[in-house]
Amino acid sequence: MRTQVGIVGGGPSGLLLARLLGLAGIESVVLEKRTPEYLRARVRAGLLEQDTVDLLVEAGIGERLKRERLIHDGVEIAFDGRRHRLDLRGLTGRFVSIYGQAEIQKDLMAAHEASRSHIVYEAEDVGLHGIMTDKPQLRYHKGGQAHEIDCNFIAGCDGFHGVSRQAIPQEVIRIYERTYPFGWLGILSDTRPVNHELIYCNHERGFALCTMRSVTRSRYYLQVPADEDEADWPDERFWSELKRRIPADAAAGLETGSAIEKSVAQLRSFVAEPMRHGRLFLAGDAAHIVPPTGAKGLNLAAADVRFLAEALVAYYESGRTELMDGYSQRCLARVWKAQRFSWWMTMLTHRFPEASAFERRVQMAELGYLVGSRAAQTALAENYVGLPIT
Ligand code: FAS
Ligand code: PHB
Repeated sequence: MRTQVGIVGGGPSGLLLARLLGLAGIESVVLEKRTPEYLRARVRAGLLEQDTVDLLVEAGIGERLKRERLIHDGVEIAFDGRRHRLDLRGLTGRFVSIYGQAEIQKDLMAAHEASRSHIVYEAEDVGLHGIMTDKPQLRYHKGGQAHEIDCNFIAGCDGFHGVSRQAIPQEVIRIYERTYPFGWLGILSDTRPVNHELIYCNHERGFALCTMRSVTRSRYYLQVPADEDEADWPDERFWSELKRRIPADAAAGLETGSAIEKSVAQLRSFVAEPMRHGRLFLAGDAAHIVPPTGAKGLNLAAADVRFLAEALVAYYESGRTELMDGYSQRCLARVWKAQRFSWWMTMLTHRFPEASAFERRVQMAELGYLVGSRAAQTALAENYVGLPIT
């Protein structure tokens, strides 16, 4: 088989890239190792920057999103039992949207089925070959048959555990990483959200986050030890711990119910540089991971895809390569600002087991300064709503 761009990974990055390329008349083939059912059921991100919404609308998959999303003008930070609202729109003139990543995945898959672009699900043993030549190739197995795809370029959109990043030689790739001594236990339930906006809670028992997917579907997270097993958390234990960590007035109004999903996500800060090697371009979680505290993971992936689509369209339309040549540097400038913010938000809101008494006092002073300073709130807000695309 032959195509112009071979894409490894059919998550949001891979499918959004294929969609944008298709709209520009550029052929692609997506190789995805999982089944469509698995991808539709994955519960992940929920908060979108306006630039991400704009890109999804440009990609022609914004209709349901604009109809069903929740618009949030503010966000709350709670500590010492008190709630403090940051007026995102008043501070920055911008707002954020709540629309589940699972819904974006469904919208992207529906659009691809309609446009008949080529997605191979349950592709096995995907291998990248010839990325330093002008004839790169993807090889994979499916149903016991070996397949080859000759292409001009390869986009590695296969997430943190994918194979694309491994195709960059050890002597070329530079890894920057920080792991955290805790994870997030998340629950999804068909219950009324405890608040109309998100509440990030710093509590002595650990961090908690109150978020949602709609006005009838809530999502909550609890900071737990990194090796925690969700099987040790029956619904009742989750709800009782959540009530202890969120402010009393919120706890009093908390509607509990059965979990429709419960899972533990590890937290890490991770960047692989460069994001391009020869004819291979990495995008999304294949190149970087942020702790979800700043709600940046999916939004960073969307920005990478925007930049990569622009670069590939410029090449195919006019042979220009300067956007390709500048791709990695342009993405990483944004990635590192989001890494800083996500790390800072995590340090501000979580309880670190090994923190000294001095470090705990500094954390509380940082929170006190934040709620008392418009300048500090503006700095948080402009990162949270999303820094301008440059
Ligand atoms: P993805 O990991 O989503 O997709 C990669 C795709 O490649 C997958 O479909 C995978 O099956 C496929 N693949 C992997 N290896 C392959 C191979 N060898 N061959 C073929 N296909 C292969 N971000 C937020 O902004 N807010 C959040 O609250 C949030 N919560 C998260 C919770 C969890 C548990 C996780 C893991 C991530 C969370 N994220 C969150 C980040 C997440 O949303 C990512 O940023 C987003 O999924 C990135 O999309 P992709 O880059 O497409 O990577
Ligand atoms: C979510 O809705 O899943 C969510 C929102 C904001 C975050 C993390 C997760 O910072």
